[in-house]
Amino acid sequence: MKLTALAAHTPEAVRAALAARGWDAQPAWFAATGVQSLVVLLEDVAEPEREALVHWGAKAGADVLTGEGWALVSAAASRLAPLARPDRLPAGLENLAPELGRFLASYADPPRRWEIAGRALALDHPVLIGIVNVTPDSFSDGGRFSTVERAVAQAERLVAEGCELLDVGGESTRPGATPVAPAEEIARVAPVIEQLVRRGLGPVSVDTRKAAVARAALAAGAGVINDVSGLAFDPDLARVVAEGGAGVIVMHMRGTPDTMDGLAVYRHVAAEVAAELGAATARAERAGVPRERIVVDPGFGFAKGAEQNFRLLDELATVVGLGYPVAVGPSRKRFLGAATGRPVEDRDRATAVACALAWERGARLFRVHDAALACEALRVAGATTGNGTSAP
Ligand code: PMM
Repeated sequence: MKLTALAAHTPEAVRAALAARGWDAQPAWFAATGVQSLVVLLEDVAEPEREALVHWGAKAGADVLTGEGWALVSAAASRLAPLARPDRLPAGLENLAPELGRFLASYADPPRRWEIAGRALALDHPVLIGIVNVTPDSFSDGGRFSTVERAVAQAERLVAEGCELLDVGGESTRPGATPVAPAEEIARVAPVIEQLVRRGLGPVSVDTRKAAVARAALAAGAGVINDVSGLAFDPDLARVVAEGGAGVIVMHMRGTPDTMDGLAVYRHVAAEVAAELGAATARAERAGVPRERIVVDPGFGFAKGAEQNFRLLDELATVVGLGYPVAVGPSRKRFLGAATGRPVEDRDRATAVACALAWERGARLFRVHDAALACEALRVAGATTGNGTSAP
């Protein structure tokens, strides 16, 4: 007998082994995703539910680790699947089906498109979002592109280097940055957005926390609102997104840029960030934003210390498990400096590596200052693993 250890971090190796033995593409893919091992953490578990889970685990051959109020279930996707089907659900586990069903569906068939105002972006390849900051005090490139002409020139460069979305920001989110009044922020971003759209450089997103700025940006032709506060700063913003038919990036942070560093306390950063992002997307959907228009972002550097950012990057699949496309913005951030010892102006290589690692863990969109290096890294990462998109 001959033994070969197959790579288990994606379904690809099992699919290839079955295809090599004559299986058709579709059954090979379904079988490969079915045998993939998944681990889900269940919380707010009542005592009878816990007992039912342990009983089911013993019968189904799944590992169930539990404590008071929680259970950690590890099993092949095909073993977990019956728990998501109301007709096959063991008694006592009725509360589990809807959430588990949603997770398994997005695991088997991740979102392939992102609907934004007037169009859709395909997510079957890494999508670069180029940063166009029109702030006098942004931490890495503040002041350099503060006029419309310079912002347009920067946007042209980013598009030439492979960016498919341009993110225009008029307010720095650095701790200690001076707050910007909505009228001033609009005066900074609206003329730039208008020019970018007029020159066919779009689609354009606006990096703002404010409903008034979002409204003006949409009127100027923006298709996406990128809110670093996760729709928590301005209660009217979600409605503006819904009414404008815009796409939205819901980013995770706690507090405000001035208070966030003191709020970087987590027992398990990835699980907590995912839960808080889940609450933010629920806010968006309650305000009428369709699921297909929402992208989530773990918010590297926002209310997270260096070590927490790296944990979050490694465990990004937990955020991907929410079922929305995931964007990341590690570009030039302090945690990359902590690992490399490089100053802010020399972190584009580290950024490119972080983007490639994030793609491998399921991120689809990458917000960067320098697109050329990130694009190259993501070409290699994208060619190595389709991350589920090789589904027939
Ligand atoms: N980071 C910054 C600003 N906006 N938006 C998203 N979606 N994700 C981020 O990580 C993010 C963001 C801060 O960086 P900058 O001042 O260099 O733009």
